[in-house]
Amino acid sequence: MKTWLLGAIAALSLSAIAQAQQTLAQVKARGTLICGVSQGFAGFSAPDSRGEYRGLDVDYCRATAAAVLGDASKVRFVPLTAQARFTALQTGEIDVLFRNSTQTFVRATSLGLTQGPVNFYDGQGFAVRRDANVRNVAGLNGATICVAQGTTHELNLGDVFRARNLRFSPVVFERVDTMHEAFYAGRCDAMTQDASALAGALTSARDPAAYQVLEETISKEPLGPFTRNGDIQWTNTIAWIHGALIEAEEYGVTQANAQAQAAGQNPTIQRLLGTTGEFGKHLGLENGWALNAIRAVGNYGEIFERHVGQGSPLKLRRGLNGLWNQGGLMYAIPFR
Ligand SMILES: N[C@@H](CCC(=O)N[C@@H](CS)C(=O)NCC(=O)O)C(=O)O
Repeated sequence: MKTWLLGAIAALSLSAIAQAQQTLAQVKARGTLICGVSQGFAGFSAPDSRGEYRGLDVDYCRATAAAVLGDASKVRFVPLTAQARFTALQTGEIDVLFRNSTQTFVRATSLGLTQGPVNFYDGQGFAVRRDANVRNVAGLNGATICVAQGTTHELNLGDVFRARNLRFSPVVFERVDTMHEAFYAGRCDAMTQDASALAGALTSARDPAAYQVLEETISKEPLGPFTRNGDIQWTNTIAWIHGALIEAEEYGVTQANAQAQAAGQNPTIQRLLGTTGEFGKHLGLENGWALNAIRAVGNYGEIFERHVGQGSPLKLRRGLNGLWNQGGLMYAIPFR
């Protein structure tokens, strides 16, 4: 190949890499984080009655704004369908995707995107009418099932039902709100989504008591953030924010006591909250980045309880989302 052409290609790829690496700098220069979220999924990201976004994913966006910009309110939320979400990140429309997105091999290797840490371990479940007397997935043999387009659920459904010799007729929807309406109107015998999404959806059903979510799930749905490939600084930032929220829970650092704990004597907490060490500098942030995030939204356990836990309308148990030393999978890499 001609040398000038090789040079041009090298320059082009270098500029693509430079572009990809700039998210942290761009967010700081803009003064606002642009966060991709779902269009309306109670417990994870949905506007409340005053139009304010609320939920577990939303709190991750706010924690990021607090850590990076020192102000949890400096976020613009971009609601995205399942189908549009990855393109929005690839084209630079959003800085980070926090949208109940399952991490998979194919998504990790073919989208030009990087999967962050899992912030919610989920599984694909089914909602049915209580009076249908369906107890488990086998009871759905021959059923009509409502499913959303562009999701892992479409694929899992085919695989699992085929492997178990169960028949089903899918009814596929682009929008999740129309899917819910169709299910409530009786157009399908079951509706399938992440189990957390089903719990969230049923909170807004006209008669929630008429439905149940089956205990059985058919897949692993590790949900977490996505960033663009080649932007290791930004990807690290997103990963360590999650780490800080988990570590804070483990060490009893809460939204209410974080400021006082920063002045305390525990060396691990001092490093986490920036009282000692240069743990912000290594990320390109202020040393108090984790303190800012925790003061804004609390630790992981507080976020979980507020939006999806036993005291919330979703009433989910911690289960796999508990800390590692309490039977769950949430385990922070040491701040050391
Ligand atoms: N975790 C699955 C499903 C994610 C998903 O988009 N779920 C739909 C419903 S099945 C949803 O949350 N929709 C909410 C919305 O579009 O606002 C995936 O990553 O493919």
